[in-house]
Parts: sequence; structure tokens; C-alpha cells
Amino acid sequence: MSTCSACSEIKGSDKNRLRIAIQKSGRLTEETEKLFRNSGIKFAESHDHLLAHAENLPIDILRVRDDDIPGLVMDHVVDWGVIGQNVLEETSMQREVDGQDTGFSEVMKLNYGDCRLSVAIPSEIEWHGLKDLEGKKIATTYPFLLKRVMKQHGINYKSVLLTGSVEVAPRAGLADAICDLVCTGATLQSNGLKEVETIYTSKAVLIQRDQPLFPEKQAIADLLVQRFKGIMAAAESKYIMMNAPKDKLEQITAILPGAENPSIIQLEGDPTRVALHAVSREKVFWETLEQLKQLGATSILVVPIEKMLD
Ligand code: PRT
Ligand code: ZN
Repeated sequence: MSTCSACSEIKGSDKNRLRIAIQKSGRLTEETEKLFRNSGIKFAESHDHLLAHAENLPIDILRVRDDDIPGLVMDHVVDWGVIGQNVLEETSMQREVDGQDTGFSEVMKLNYGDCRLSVAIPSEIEWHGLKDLEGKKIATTYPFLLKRVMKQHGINYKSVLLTGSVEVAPRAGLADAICDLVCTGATLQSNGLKEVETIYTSKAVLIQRDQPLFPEKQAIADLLVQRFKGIMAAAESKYIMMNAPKDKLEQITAILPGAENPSIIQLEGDPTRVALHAVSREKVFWETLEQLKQLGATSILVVPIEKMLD
């Protein structure tokens, strides 16, 4: 990987401020900025500047191309980076070959950026397994991840490196197959390709450089990790409220998904009914609400939770 232009600007900045590299503009940007903002980090909206200083916490945000993020962490230019596991793994293998440092530690997995790296071939071609790729040309942006899997299966192939528009390679006669990121599969389909083998699954992760942080930075890092966890737990949880017949309480609590110790409050003027409040740690489906209704529950409300601190 080439030396990043960000390095010279950030070197020498405050040793007490936690430095975090995030994608400047791309598929991880919106969710990452949302997570930071929901965690109480206030920073400038403008994407023009490489470096944004948080206004209310000792944090500096470095906005760069995602491909530069693993290197910035591994070269100790930043303390933290938010990156897709696919780019992290590919860059690690590339750096190892180049004799560069590859050390980092994973702070936590994040709940966005999910995708998979898959092999796809023209829809009309039959597929029997990876051995069909013997002697074939495969276009990809991830030559190291592809090579690792092909080596495991003992398959010889020719790698065609493309950094964009990989999905047009077979139609353009550049390759027989592709190995590219897939989310919904719509891009493959609209290019007459079918996904035949997933070789890697990925999500966004928060990583840290492999050196202890200064105590001031560690304190802010600990605070942020706690807040990030709270936001992620809240995103998966719902607050459920309903009025319910007292004699069906056992059945009702049994079908509430992932709910712990509901609060039961006696309703005024009706000794047979109670109000039930519970936090569900899982998704609440319509089917569950319909079952609750059948058991006599009324005024059923499912509301999102913004923050959660256990
Ligand atoms: O400019 P920069 O280098 O920072 O960005 P980039 O263009 O290299 O990356 P970007 O923004 O496209 O993706 C950043 C990261 O998001 C990836 O490295 C993955 O970790 C993650 N991610 C999640 C995805 C997708 N989903 C995804 N769908 N990255 C790419 N795609 C592509 C996919 O390859 C396909 O071409 O999006 C297209 C649409 O996907 P379908 O299957 O939904 O049609
Ligand atoms: Zn990139």
C-alpha cells in the first residue's frame, strides 16, 4: 500500500486526543457517523477537511479512503479505525507480503457493513463447485482473499486485478468469473451473473493499534466502547407495553421474545387486567403481536429504544 497523505497532517497532533480513522465517503460513512453522533461525539459536518476535531470530547476524526485505514492503524498513525473486515484481511495479507507491520487488535464488531465476498459466473453456465474454475480467469479487487481459498482447494487459476466495475469483466471478455462483494445480489443479477460460492463474510469492525494507549486516551476509549455497546444493544431491542388479562400472564411472558422480568402494574378499576411493560432483546414480529392479541392483550405498543446502559 502506498504511504497515505493523511500521515503528515496528523503526525504531531495532541497525544491526549483519541485519533480515529473513518471512511470519508462510501458505504460505511453514514452508519459510522451516526454511531459517533449517537454516542455524543459532536464534530463538524463538513467532509472537506481531512481532520475533524470533536467539539465536546478529546477525539480527532480522520476522514480517508477505506483502503488507507488498516495501514494507518498498523503504522500507529491513528489509535482506532473503522473498517470492513474484507479490506482489513486483504490489506493484512498484502502488508505481510510487503514486509510491513500487520499488528492490530479488534475492539468490537459493529452492526453494519454486512456483505460477503463471493464467486459469480455467467448465469447460463452450469456450476459444480470451485473445481470448475481450474485454469480460468477470475477478476477481483481481493486477490489475496481469493488466492487463500483457491490454494486451500488446490485450484490453479489466473487472477485479473480490477479495482472497480468487476461485475462487467465476464461480459467484456476480461475474465470467466468474478470474485466480488455482494450485498443484495442485485448488481450480479443485472449483469447476467449468478453467485455460486461465498468465500468470505464481512462486517464493519472497530480496530485499535497494537500498543497500549496513553491513560487519557484509554479512558476516552473505554467510555466510547461502553456507549457503542449501548447503542448497538438498543438497536436490537424494543420496549413492549400492553394491557393483559391477569390469568394469561404466564403464556404472554412465555411468547415475548428475549424479554426479561416484565413489570406488571395493576390497572385501575379492573381487577382482572394488568399493564405489562418489558424490554425485548430481539426483533418483535407481527406474528408475536397477533398471538398476544389472541391471548387477550390490548393496546399493544412496540417502541424503539434509543440508548441502553446495563
Ligand atoms: O472510496 P473508498 O475506497 O473509501 O470506498 P470503496 O469504493 O472502496 O468502498 P465502498 O464504499 O463501496 O465499500 C466500503 C465497504 O462497505 C466495503 O469494503 C464492505 O466492507 C462494505 N460493503 C457492504 C459493501 C457492500 N456492502 C456492497 N454491497 N461494499 C461494496 N458493495 C458493492 C457490491 O460489490 C456491489 O458492486 O455494492 C454493489 C451493490 O451490491 P448489491 O449486491 O446489493 O447489488
Ligand atoms: Zn476502497
